[in-house]
Amino acid sequence: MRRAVCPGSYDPVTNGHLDIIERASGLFDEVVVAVLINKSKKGLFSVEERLEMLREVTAQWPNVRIDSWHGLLVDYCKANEIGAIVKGLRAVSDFDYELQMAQMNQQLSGVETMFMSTNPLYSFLASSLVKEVATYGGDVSNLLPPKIEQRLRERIAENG
Ligand code: COD
Repeated sequence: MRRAVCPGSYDPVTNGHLDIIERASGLFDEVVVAVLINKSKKGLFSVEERLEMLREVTAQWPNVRIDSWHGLLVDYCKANEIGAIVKGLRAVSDFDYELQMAQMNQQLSGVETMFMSTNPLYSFLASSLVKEVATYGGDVSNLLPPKIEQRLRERIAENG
């Protein structure tokens, strides 16, 4: 079975993430969307909330599965027999760091990284920017699935 992972923070999942996940699901038998837990980085949403949101918005793709992991991505790949990491590349600014990670992961374990060019509709899109714009009342409705936008608005309101 050809299996790939789309790793990320997904805090929260955006249309940019979903575009990559959908395209990857057409290329592999199974795609695992893995929320990588970074204990030093406090998210707006808990890991459980991010997993729940991801399950909701990827339910239409039967070969997509959601999971979480704390530790090195290559160890997750090894434990789950995953041969490829799929990443979206938004701009040249993404490339330097992504290339460095891809080469490190390849050197550590032999796992390959595949880069997909972002859909130009989403090339400026990042979870961090969406949170900032939404916090100050900007319209993010075309950047997130409606259910995720609603959860984001609720969380921002709860946080005051
Ligand atoms: N269009 C296309 N793709 C996008 C978009 C967009 N608008 N936005 C995000 N993406 C893709 C990118 O490929 C991105 O890498 C991925 O989605 C996830 O994005 P985020 O912002 O949710 O997640 P990041 O960038 O915080 O995730 C970083 C990782 C968690 C993947 C990374 O830090 C990691 O692999 N950590 C595990 C620990 C580890 O193994 N470290 C050693 C690395 S060598």
